[in-house]
Amino acid sequence: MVENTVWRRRSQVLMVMFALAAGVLLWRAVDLQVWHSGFLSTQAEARQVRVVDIPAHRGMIRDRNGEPLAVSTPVDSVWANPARLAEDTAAIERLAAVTGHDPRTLVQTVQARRDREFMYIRRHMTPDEAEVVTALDIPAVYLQREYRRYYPMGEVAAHVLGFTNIDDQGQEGMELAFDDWLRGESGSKRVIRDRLGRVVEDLGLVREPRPGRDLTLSIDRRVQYLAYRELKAAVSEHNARSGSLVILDAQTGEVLAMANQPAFNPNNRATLRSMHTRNRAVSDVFEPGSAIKPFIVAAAMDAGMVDTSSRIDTSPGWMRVQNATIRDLRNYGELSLTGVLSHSSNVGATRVAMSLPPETLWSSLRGFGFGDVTASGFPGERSGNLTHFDRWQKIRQATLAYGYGVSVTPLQLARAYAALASGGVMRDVSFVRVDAPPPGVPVTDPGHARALLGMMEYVVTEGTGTRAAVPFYRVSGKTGTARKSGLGGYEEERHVAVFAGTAPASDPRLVTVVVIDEPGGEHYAGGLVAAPVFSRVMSGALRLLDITPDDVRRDEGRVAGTHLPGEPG
Ligand code: 59J
Repeated sequence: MVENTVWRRRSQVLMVMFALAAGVLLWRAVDLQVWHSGFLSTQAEARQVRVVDIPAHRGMIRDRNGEPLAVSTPVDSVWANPARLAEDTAAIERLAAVTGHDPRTLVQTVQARRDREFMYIRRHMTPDEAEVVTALDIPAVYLQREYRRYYPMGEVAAHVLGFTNIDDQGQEGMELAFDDWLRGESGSKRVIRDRLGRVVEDLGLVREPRPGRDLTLSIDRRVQYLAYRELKAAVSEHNARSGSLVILDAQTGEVLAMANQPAFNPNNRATLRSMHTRNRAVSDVFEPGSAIKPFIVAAAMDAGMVDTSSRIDTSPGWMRVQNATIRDLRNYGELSLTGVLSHSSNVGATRVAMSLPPETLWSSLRGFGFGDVTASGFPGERSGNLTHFDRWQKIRQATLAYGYGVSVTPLQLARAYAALASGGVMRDVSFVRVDAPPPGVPVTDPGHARALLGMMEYVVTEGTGTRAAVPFYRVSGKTGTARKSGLGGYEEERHVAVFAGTAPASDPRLVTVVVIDEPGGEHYAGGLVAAPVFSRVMSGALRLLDITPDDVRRDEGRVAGTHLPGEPG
């Protein structure tokens, strides 16, 4: 019995000890959490484990030959913990001196943020500049490794490439269209920071950053430079409001060059303004005017309403449709189809169009992509407009014949000409290099497409497009001069000057469309303002791409100072 008493006594003592211990622990826990939370949290904060981001390197954008067009270079962004830095005014002033800030302003800014733990001091410094900051060894000031996008061609390829924002996210163009492909995936690592927030221990990777992938465009940077230079010169020479130029590979639908004016320098974010950064070649629509006429002829040939022997009576140089009058520059009398194109007769084109059932004409134009996006995937691409035929009145079908009441982007027009250039096959437009030419969709009889190329060759040799000629190459194309429709109808003083064409006409390889918006000088016709640009750009591009000449006559067509292959130098 005695043992029991002893044992009971002992267990009572133990119980009391436990209770005391629990009480002390409980008191200590409450004490720390409530009365000394500052110390604990400070310690915790000071020794806190953090997971920090490791930005991924953004993929490079290259031209079709691998030339760099957009490159990510490493930069360091200086940041600080204002909660720590705010008291040290002298340090802030030293920091201001090496980060290009006014000292007083920086002191105020840091102190205004004393309740925060993070603020950028200066984004995207070069590693050398950032080294100077590190050398100051100011507590609570750190560097964050980031990447800055650099565009070696500057303005030249700006619209196609687009640009990224300061956080390396695509905003426009290919940078936006392929942002997921280019950006990769940022990684993360676990670190411990000391009291001053400096990383004292790197606990290692949480996730490896996955670098972005490179992107190879269809663009040829040499051709792009040529297109940019000649368009810029023409917009300036003719004091035009804006301009666009598109060069497609006729066989593959690849965009070899795309330039707009005004342009912008993507390396200088301060100058980014939407009127300059908009890629007009895909986002601005215009009434094509006579540049549409070849497709009217193709539709009528496909419908069997006309053929290469047809004669069209355009006398007396005007015609009435409903309560409108359609006019030519003068009375061209009876014309062949070639004559309708080479003289650019509105009356001739209207007579051809009116011979077709509305649905037939509409379907044919639709097949050439009018009123439809080109499926290029370019951000902000517009589809233009082609009113459905069951809403046409006679006058609508008539003005459609010479390019009014329909709207296109320069890219859409180029794609349609590429169909005529490639034997009547419509292909998607591609901004990335394609390795095998896509099959495409036949939209007009190959024989009719070839016949049209022949007719459009006369536009350049004898018609309104003589200034589009390219030495040593046969060229097929069409001029357009369209008055712009304003609030009070079509304006006499504002025009769009267009030249669209392809070369070499015997085996078309390149299609180029030049659109000059509101030429302000004495000339405004497509044949005078756009055709010369076409000639210079096409001539340079054909040589750059080493395309065999198909018009090596030895007569006056020669350009002085050039030699045919094999001739003495
Ligand atoms: C023209 C038009 C406006 C719309 C005429 C341009 C019409 C019309 C209503 C006179 C300038 C001008 C629907 S002529 O592109 O016919 O490229 O070398 O803008 O006719 O009825 O002072 N070819 N252009 N017409 N409208 N509406 C001719 C033609 C064309 C040219 C020029 C201009 C027009 C010499 C245009 C060329 O082929």
